[in-house]
Amino acid sequence: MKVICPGSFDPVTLGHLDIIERAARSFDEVVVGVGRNTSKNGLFSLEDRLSMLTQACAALPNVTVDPIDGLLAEYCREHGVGAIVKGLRFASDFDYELQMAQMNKQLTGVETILLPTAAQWSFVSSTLVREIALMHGDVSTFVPDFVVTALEVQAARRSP
Ligand code: COD
Repeated sequence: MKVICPGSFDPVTLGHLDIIERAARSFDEVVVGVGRNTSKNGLFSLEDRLSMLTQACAALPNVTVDPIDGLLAEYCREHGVGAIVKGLRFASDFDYELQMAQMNKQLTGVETILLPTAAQWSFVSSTLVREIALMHGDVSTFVPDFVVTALEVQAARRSP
């Protein structure tokens, strides 16, 4: 079955990559769908996020990276995607993901599979990584090395 791991990945973290790698072991084909969450302030451009994910997933032969322009449920219908795979960290993730899963099911019938986060990444989020990195903190244990470099560039640009 072909599945999609969607997200804004702003930037991709080791928590995201754990979910993508586990999906790649469980399903024939995995698309990493890069979208924009309209309720979050973005840091990296779509091109930057696509490029970072392509680099991060280069060693996974059944994983491809693709932008999501419109509705995720429509993308799944148009591209023959059988299920959406999401990561779950804590109770608030569950409430948010359950609502989206039910809405996506209602829109086009696509199923959602929720994978519990690996314990070591349960507290990691792109939002916290952005905040720490832009204040020149160390995020090197939460993201791949090339993402650390990209964050340092963004932090330097924003420094007075
Ligand atoms: N461990 C495990 N999983 C994690 C971790 C971690 N440390 N961090 C994040 N995750 C999971 C999240 O729970 C989520 O499932 C996924 O990884 C992506 O996370 P983010 O933060 O990069 O992405 P989101 O949640 O901002 O992405 C939201 C989407 C872009 C998927 C959503 O807005 C969407 O579907 N947009 C398309 C438009 C649409 O269809 N809207 C209607 C939705 S019903």
